[in-house]
Amino acid sequence: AKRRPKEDMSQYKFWGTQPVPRTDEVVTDEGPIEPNKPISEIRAEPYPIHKDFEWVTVDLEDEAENRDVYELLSNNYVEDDEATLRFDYSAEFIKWALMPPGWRRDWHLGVRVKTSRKLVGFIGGIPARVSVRGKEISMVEINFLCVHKKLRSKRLAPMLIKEVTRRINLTGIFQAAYTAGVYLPKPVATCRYYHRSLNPKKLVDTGFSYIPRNMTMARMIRLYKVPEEPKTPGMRLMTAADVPQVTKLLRKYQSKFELYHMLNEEEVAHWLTPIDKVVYSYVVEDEKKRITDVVSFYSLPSAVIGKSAHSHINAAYLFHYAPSDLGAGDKRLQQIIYDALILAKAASFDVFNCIEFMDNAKFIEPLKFGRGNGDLHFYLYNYRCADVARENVALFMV
Ligand code: NHW
Repeated sequence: AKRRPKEDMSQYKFWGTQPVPRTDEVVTDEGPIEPNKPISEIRAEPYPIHKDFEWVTVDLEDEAENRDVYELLSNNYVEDDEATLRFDYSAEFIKWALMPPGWRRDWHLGVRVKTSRKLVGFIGGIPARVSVRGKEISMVEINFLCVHKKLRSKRLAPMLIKEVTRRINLTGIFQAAYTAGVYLPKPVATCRYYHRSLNPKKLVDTGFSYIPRNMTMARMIRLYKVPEEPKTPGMRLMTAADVPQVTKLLRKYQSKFELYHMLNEEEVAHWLTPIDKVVYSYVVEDEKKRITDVVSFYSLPSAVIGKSAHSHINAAYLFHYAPSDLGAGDKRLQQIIYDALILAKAASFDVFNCIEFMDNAKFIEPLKFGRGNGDLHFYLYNYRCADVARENVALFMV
C-alpha cells in the first residue's frame, strides 16, 4: 500500500478528535481552541479500561514504584529508527523530571496488569507557566508516555492521554505542551538534533558515528579533542546561593524568545542545582562576585541495544543557559558552550547534544556539532498559535 502523506488529516483517528490544529490549517488567530469547562462538566470518574488492566497513580517517592517506572522506560521507551539505541533515563532522573515545584501525584498516571501488578503503561505531567508569544499561560508539560512493547497498537496511548487530560482538567488547566520525534497534528515548531563528539572512538565502536571517507580515527580524535579545564575565568559549579542571580539572568535572556518556560527562583533551584549524574550547572562569577553567565546540561544515557563492547553511550544534553550581555556577542556564547563541552568531557560524557533552537545556530558550526537525523517537534494542546521560528523557541523538555 502506498504510504499516505503525514499531513493527511484523515489518518489520525485519535488526534482528529482532539483540540489541536489540523495539519492543513493555516493558523492566523491565537488562543484556546476549546473554551475552559466548568469543573461540573468534567467527567468525574476515570475512563473505563479493559478488564485485565487498572489505572494507578504512581508514587515516585516510593522506591519500588520509582523502580517500576524506570524498568518500564528502560525496556520500552524511545529508540532511534534503526533500533540501535534506547533512552535510559535513570530512576533518580525520572523523579527529578516529574517532581518540580507544584508537582502532583495524580499526574503520574500508570496502567498495571490486574493479576501480576506489572506496570505496562505510563504518562507524566508537570505544571509549568509557559510564555507563548508574550502571553503567560498555566499549562502542564507532558512527558514519558510509554506503552509496553507487547501491548503496542491497541489504542492504549490515546486512553492514557485522555485519562491524564481528565485529571488535569479537574484542576482547572486546559493547555499543555509536549515534544515528540513523531509528526502529529500539528507542530508549532520543528528543530533538528545536533551532536558534538567528545569520545569519537566509542561513538564509532557503538555504531553511533561513522568515520567519514576522508578521515581516520586518529584524525577524528584530534579534531574533537578539548582541553581539560574550562577557559572562561570565573567559571565554576553553580550552588544554591547562586539561584537568585541565575534566575534574573535566565529571565532576562529568555524573554526575547517566543516560547519558553517562565522559571521562578524555586524552579531554578529545582532544575539547575547540580545533582550528580542528573544535572550539571555552571556559572561565571566576576571579581565583584556578580554572576554574569550560566550554562547547564543534563545526563541522559542511551543503552546500546545490539552487541557491543559498550553497554551505554553517556550523552549530555544542553539545558538552560544565558550568556552575559557584556558586549562580546556571539563569541561569548561560543565560549561558554565550549566550556560546557570541556566540563562534559571531564565528567566522562561521550557526546554533547543540543537542538537547533534558541541561539544555538551561532555555535553549532564553530564548535563542530554534526547534524543528526532526528527532528524534535514542539506541540501545544488546546492552543492555536502561528508557527514559531526555531530560533525563537526556548522550551526545554527533558
Ligand atoms: S514523546 C515519546 C513518546 N514515547 C515513545 O516514543 C516510547 C516508545 N513508544 C511507545 O511507548 C515524549 C508507544 O509507541 C506509544 C504509542 C505510547 C508512543 N505522542 O496506543 P496506540 C512524550 O512523552 C498516537 C502522542 O495504538 P502505541 C510526549 C498515534 O498517532 N501521540 O499506539 C507525549 C495514534 O493516534 P492517531 C502519539 O504505539 C505527548 C495513537 O497514538 C505518540 O501502542 C502525549 C496510537 O495509539 C506520541 N509520542 O503507543 C500527548 N505516538 O490519531 C499529550 C503515537 O494517529 C497531549 N501517538 O490514530 C496533552 C495531554 C494533556 C492536556 C492537558 C490540558
